Amino acid sequence: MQNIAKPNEPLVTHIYTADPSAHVFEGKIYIYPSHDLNEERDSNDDGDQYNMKDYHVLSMDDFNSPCVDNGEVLNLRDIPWASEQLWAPDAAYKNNMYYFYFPARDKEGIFRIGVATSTTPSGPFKPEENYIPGSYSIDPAVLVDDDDKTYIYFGGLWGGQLEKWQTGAFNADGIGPDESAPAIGPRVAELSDDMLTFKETPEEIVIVDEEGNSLLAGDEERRYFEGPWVHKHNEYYYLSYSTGSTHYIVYAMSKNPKGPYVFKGRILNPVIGWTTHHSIVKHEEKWYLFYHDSSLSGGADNKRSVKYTELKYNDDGTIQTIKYEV
Ligand code: FUB
Repeated sequence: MQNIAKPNEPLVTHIYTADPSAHVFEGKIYIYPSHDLNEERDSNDDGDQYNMKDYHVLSMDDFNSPCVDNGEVLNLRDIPWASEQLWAPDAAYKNNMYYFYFPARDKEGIFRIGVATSTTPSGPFKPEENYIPGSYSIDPAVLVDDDDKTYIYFGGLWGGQLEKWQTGAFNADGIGPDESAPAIGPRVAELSDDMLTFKETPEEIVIVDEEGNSLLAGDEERRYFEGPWVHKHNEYYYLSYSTGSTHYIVYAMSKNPKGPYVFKGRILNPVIGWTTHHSIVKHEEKWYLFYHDSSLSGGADNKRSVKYTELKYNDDGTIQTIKYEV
């Protein structure tokens, strides 16, 4: 099924897609989304409505070309350690291999992060037997840096269970900090050279305001919620993410991949649907934001569609807020 990709329109309409992680591989644009099911589900704060069971990979030769669905590349039934909920994935290229990172609940219902491999960017991907040891929570995003060091960023509040990992171990009763305390940050770890394990224990990233004070848990318009993405532009690392309950895509900047990051502002205003999730990619000297909304399904939280639009920087390296157009 093919569709010419136009800005602010669903890349594909024959399936629902969400959580796009876009990359340029082999000169083409590859999008690694979640595959939302076309089913009715009641929404709750745990995200039980996001009941995905497989992944498809989308690709486009360029932004004037049809978007191709390369078909199913990984199915829940083939992942030995996973029980349900294939949420937002990402992919990376290194060692002449493509690595596909994805969260799912393990057999105990705890979100973990798995990895699967392929020799081609369009898959299919073969999953490892077990999840990445020491992994937890959701929404992996991988940055292969210019010096070839590779970082995995991850974590999500509420259904993503990050509140339950504040001590470094899983606490089923863990709740978020008081609203006047520092907010919980996303996690980062360097990946081992084989891309299959963490080289180190994940660290919490600190996001501060312009005065150097940590963003607070009650600062819901700025604090981290889920969906991290890190890209580089000039000498800066940009950490962008969803604020969840206030539905913005925002960003912070740092000269270090592990932060601390200084909060800068909004990239995207709230879209139709509860979740907002994005990635940022450069293609032929222009930058693009890939995002999703629920416009195609008439607003159903669990039936989202991936879209893209151009992203622009100001001369000082800050990002212009994008007007959301349906
Ligand atoms: O798609 C399921 C979850 O919803 C993702 O993991 C979150 O980022 C949110 O988009």
